[in-house]
Amino acid sequence: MTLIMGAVNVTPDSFSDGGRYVRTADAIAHGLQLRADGAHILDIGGESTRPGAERVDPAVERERVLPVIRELAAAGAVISVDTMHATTAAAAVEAGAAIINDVAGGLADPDILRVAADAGVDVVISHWRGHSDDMYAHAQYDDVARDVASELTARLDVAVSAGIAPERVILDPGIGFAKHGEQNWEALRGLPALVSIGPRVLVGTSRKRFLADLLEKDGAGEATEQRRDLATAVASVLAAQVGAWGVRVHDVAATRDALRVAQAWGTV
Ligand code: PMM
Repeated sequence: MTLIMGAVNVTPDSFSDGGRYVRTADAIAHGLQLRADGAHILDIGGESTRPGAERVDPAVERERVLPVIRELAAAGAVISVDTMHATTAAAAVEAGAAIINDVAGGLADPDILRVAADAGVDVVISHWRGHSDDMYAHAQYDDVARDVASELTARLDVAVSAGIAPERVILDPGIGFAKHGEQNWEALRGLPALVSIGPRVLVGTSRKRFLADLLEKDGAGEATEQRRDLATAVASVLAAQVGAWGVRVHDVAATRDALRVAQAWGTV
């Protein structure tokens, strides 16, 4: 069964739900709602990674995420912390996080791998080539699927050398990170190859620009949040069908329902 990771962005400027849950109480309530909707994991982040986003001081990031993590972990939720900072990752584990979700795959702050190794927690290693302010400068590939797989294999080796048990690693193709529209589709077509590397695979397409671009083609009108959520649910089912261990989404209920259909059909 594919797991659903529900995103809780405690940020004023996130790509898709920025500003909505910046207050601690709102973020906690939202996390509880996502859990009731069927999320198996709640992914708590305090720094937006949207294209062009400002970097956040790790101390500010910790102020945003720690109270939310504490409360949701105490309520029994499985928590992942969406951070590139080793100090935030360490504090989050202390507060109850079971997974470190580093969209930079240990490249922004290499200490994060040591933190994950010492804590013995799961770690998501995403494909990443640079911070949001200049990531598109790095969007050059010979073959997107092959390059993503080989760069993630190299990061997996680094993680294991840092003392992380291979079974603790989760690989993520980093959809939307240093990838232009079509390159994201190429990365998604490469999922079977990524799955065959060995570790569990997580996929995050939720509400991303490449989906909106597709939906808006041929004058089909604005890709509203609702339309993006429907497209996300379909993409998540397709990821599940090729062996993704988990999908990271904002609208958990839509993806839960879509996965239920695929499960009843017997395709996932
Ligand atoms: N995408 C975003 C944030 N965190 N984490 C993982 N592992 N994979 C992703 O694709 C991913 C992520 C950006 O999404 P948001 O800011 O719209 O929530």
